[in-house]
Amino acid sequence: MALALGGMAEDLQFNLYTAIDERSAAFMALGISTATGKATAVITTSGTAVSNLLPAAVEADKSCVPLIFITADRPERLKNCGANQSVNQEQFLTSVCRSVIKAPSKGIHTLTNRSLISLVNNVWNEAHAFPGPVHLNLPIEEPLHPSTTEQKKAWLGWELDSFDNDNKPDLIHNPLERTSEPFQDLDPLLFGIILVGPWRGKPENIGAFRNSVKVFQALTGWPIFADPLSGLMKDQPGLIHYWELLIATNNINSDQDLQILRLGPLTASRNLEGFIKSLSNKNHILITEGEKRPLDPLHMAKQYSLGFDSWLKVFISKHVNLQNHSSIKNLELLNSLMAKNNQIHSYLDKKLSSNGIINEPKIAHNISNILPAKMPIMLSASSPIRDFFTFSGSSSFARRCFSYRGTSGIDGNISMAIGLSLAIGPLVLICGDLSFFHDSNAFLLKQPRDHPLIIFLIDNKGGGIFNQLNLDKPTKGNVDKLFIMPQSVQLSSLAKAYSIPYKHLLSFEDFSLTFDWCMKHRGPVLIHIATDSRADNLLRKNITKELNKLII
Ligand SMILES: Cc1ncc(C[n+]2csc(CCOP(=O)(O)OP(=O)(O)O)c2C)c(N)n1
Repeated sequence: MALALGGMAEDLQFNLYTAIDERSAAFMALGISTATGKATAVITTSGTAVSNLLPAAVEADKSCVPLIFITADRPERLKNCGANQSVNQEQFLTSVCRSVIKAPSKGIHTLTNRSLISLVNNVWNEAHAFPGPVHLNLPIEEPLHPSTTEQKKAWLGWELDSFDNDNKPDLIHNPLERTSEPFQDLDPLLFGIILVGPWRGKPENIGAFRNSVKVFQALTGWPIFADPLSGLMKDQPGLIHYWELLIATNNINSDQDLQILRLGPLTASRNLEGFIKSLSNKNHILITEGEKRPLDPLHMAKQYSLGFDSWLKVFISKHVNLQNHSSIKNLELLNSLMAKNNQIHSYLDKKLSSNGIINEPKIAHNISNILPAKMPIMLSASSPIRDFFTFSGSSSFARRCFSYRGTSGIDGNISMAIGLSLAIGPLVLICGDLSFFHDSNAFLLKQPRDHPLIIFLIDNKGGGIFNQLNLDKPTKGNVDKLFIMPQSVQLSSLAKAYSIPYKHLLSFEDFSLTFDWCMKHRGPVLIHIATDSRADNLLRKNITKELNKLII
């Protein structure tokens, strides 16, 4: 299989990357497919190689990214008998794949030409129908290594018809839990909030989605609380950028009749969850872009799964006489939220000014002013993504933002960023130190060489997020050892080992110059930013306290 792929890649039939670590390779593929919306195939040998695909498969499943895992297997006669590198790998990815397709257990040579072609089409369609991962397991009979003469013969003319027995492949669909309720109306003349979560639809549908959000927002005058991964852009009217801080400071009126229109999954915010829970659930709709699995952890919403576009068409047909901004009351409420939003922005501009000591909220608030317009950002799970939706303001919507939209893992972040960067060009990854160390194997992957991949490593000596949980001190056991887990890796030496340009950034004033230095490089560049997690946690609390007094 490797020889066939190598030959076809030389004929430029596709891009071929090789990797020694299957786990990183699968995350890199996830990055490429997230950027392109098209499945990337990850091809491995049999045995534990297949089990290394699971973490990326889990994320691809939840975030609806098409991926195809093609794994070589041993034929039936060598299974369950102690043969080397022979395991029950056909079951490893079953629980997270849209479908598992098993070639005949005696070996793929028992398929006919026709069956092989339909197998390929099937795999592609399965990965894209409801986008997600698909596993194709291929038992291969020996001899595994064709002679030079056989190889030449194969390249001269592919004689698929010599495969003459027709043993059909076995396709197992994963039954998905399905939820979709009929259209439910909302009252556009009363107030409501539009919550837009991470985008999980197909890339080709995002333009229509953005349009529909604009139409609905104009008709109702409702404010929008959007996730940085929502795909909405800066020109979207009604965006309340600092919704997280407005909720944290009790500045949203949780009137029991407030209507909620949720588009996509819920942003992972405890404040937001608490706010929604405080409302009655009678006017709460969740609309997904074809995702029929239940997506409401609060069990409050009625889920309509046929997409916002389709819901909006029915809505408009039921409110034919509705004009833009028909409700003066809604407009007043929106304007009052906008005014508070602007107050927060001015306060943060001063509090987190772009000079002096670097801290985590400051990075989130100011990074967009340093990066060129439209340069995409990937944020690792944990504090980087949380700080971004709390402090970044409008800049989240000025460029494409990526992160894990499904499972908030701290694994595979660098690999995914490499995949994104190979597909879309220069990219900034803002990454926590544990997430970075978890995936430092990613530097063994093929690196983007035409442009920089800039990694801002926020080194707060372990999992800073655990300092933000404000847990009571344990009566027994050590928090550092149990949760925070500071590591003692010499970052400059690690960078040197992989020949990665490295700089330690000490003050905010040096940010722009350092960024310009990064842009001169090709491939990964590592910028080490040391922060103080406990001090930053106090700062976050202090900001909420001060805003509580400030906003009226
Ligand atoms: C694969 C995986 N293992 C463990 C966790 C649990 N976890 C969540 S956040 C976190 C700490 C992350 O630390 P870091 O990347 O340094 O970011 P920080 O919290 O400092 O912002 C851990 C271990 C997880 N989400 N995913």
